[in-house]
Amino acid sequence: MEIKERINEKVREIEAVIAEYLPDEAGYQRTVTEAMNYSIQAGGKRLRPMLMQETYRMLGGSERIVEPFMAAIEMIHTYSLVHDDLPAMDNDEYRRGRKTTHAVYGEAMAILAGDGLLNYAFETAIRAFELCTAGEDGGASGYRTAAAALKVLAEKAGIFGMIGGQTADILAESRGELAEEELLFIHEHKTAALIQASMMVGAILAGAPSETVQRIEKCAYDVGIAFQIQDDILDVTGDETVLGKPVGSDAKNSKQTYVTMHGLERSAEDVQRLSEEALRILDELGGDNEFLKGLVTQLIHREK
Ligand code: GRG
Repeated sequence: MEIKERINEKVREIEAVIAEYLPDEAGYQRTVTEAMNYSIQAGGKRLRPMLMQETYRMLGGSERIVEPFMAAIEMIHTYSLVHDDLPAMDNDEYRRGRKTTHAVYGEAMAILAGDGLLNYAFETAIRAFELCTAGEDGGASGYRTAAAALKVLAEKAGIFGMIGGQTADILAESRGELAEEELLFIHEHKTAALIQASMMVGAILAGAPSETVQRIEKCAYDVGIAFQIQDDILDVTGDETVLGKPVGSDAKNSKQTYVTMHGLERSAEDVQRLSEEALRILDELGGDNEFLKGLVTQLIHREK
């Protein structure tokens, strides 16, 4: 089967896993849970849970313990998009081909839906411990790896990870200038940190030794930076109907990006270089890495 078809098949499998962990829409909190489910079910590439599951598999994992973490990372990612789209941040009306959460549910409910998704992500990831209690997934060693995975998930999403990156981004935007070093800080934290969390959680849950987890962290850094540069490229060269969101938003907001700093040609070369470096690390780690390598290669050539 072609890699694109295999990716689509995996997206369907991942969506079934996520659906198992979504909150019920009932009671006085019904509107917030509807808004949470609206945002997460809007589609999207499901890249982060896919990277997590495939890193887990590549390093020998074969249990269900990874599933609550897969749902959790997509909840964290979705909350970040819901909040990023708010009037106080990017004020975007379309995302993933449909109206943004605040455009449908209003600003207050979108703030709560984002908060709800972030908190529910941890409520969900913590359910991995129930699997250990039930005697699946390695008992005591399952507890240890789940606790270590939670630590990485929390750190990479927080002030030393994604929130830190978004903070630097917002401050730079209001200043209207940006040094190259700062741009890299923003990309590393705002974008690469969640990709690192995805792959590192997969590795940790598979019981990989710390040197391997560190190599995965570097690999995911390369993937994350390449992914962000490609995102900047698509904002210039992409097709609105394929992307599901407006193009040219960086130029409209006079936003400095990798592309405005280095031009399209150098940006494309850097995406290629970083991706090759990531593939080299995957080769070095061995295991059944064929799908993961296909996925990384596909990301370079993606159109959305
Ligand atoms: C609000 C704390 C906070 C953080 C926001 C993720 C983010 C940080 C902002 C969204 C805007 C942006 C361009 C982020 C960079 C990462 C990125 C390219 C996100 C989009 O991820 P995709 O392409 O989205 O995987 P889908 O919709 O496919 O899941």
